[in-house]
Amino acid sequence: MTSQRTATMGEFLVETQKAFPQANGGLTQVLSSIRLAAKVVHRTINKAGLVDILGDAGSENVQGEHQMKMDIYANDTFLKSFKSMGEVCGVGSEELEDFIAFDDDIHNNSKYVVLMDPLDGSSNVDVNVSVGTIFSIYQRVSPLGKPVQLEDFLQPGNKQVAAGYVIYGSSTMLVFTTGNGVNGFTLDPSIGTFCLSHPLIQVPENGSIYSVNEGNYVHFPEGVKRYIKYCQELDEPSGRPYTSRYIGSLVSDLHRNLLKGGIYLYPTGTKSPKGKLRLLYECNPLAFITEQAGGRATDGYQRIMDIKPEELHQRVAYFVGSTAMVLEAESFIHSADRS
Ligand code: P6P
Repeated sequence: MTSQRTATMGEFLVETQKAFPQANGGLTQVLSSIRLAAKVVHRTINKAGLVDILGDAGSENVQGEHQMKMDIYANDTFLKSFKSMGEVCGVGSEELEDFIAFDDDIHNNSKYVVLMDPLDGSSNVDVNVSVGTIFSIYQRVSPLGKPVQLEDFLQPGNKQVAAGYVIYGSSTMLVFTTGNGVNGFTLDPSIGTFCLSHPLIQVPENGSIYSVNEGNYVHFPEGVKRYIKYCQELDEPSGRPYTSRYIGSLVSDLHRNLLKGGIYLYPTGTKSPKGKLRLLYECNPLAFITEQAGGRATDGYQRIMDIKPEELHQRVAYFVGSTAMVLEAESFIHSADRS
């Protein structure tokens, strides 16, 4: 890789793999298939207003949420990309009730599984708001040579070998980690190539942006209510009141907070007793990214990545972003519990 020009994601992957002599290129292949699928989804999303791919598909996903046509399109695009190369033995997706096993001799001998939210925030597509893909990659724990099993997907987030997201926004970016820092690549559509634009992203230790759906305030636990009021109080030395920014697209809110500092909160509440966001393919991958960038991700009490999953579409409360802000929110939750 020459220092004169920006590295492409392909060059970055080759260079990174060199640091792991024992690597056989499998993970590089998986990340390359994500890169390809992201370009295809990018192309279609950018034309969403022009082709009949907007709006409701008339079906519901396992969450009982209306599936947007783009949801299904993105899901199928990533599945095809994973199946077309032989390094992934199965996929769990927000859009599918059960995991998919690529049950053939080649894929049964593959060692990676992928969990994904193919198009998070998809209801925003038809109003032209940024959306994203979120992915999480593990090594299977079941024996090679046989079809992937549910246990391969129900691993705690601290076992992830890679994770990341694609944000389809004013530009399309692919941000991922393999456990050695977080790097962001911006798609240059004129040449169809992701170029390293954000090397070794570090989330600011503190920040002044909080992201929460304040319309749910009445449903929140007492400690969360107290924290939100704290964010809104006038206290100039501490930079409060903080700025409220909530896009309704987790990847977009998280990406902004990652770069500028901030906290994203999706607490439990009477509307969502276990929280809304899904542990396996939303919270864990973004927790891996955030921790690798120096931030923090918990459910208000424990590290997200230490939670042992019980089911594929398990929901959790989510507090993620600048470490000081997440710790501050937790302190309000814990003191309210005590009182
Ligand atoms: P609410 C989108 O459905 C999503 O999963 C996240 O992308 C987003 O942050 C959140 O839900 C929005 O949920 O309840 O505030 O509309």
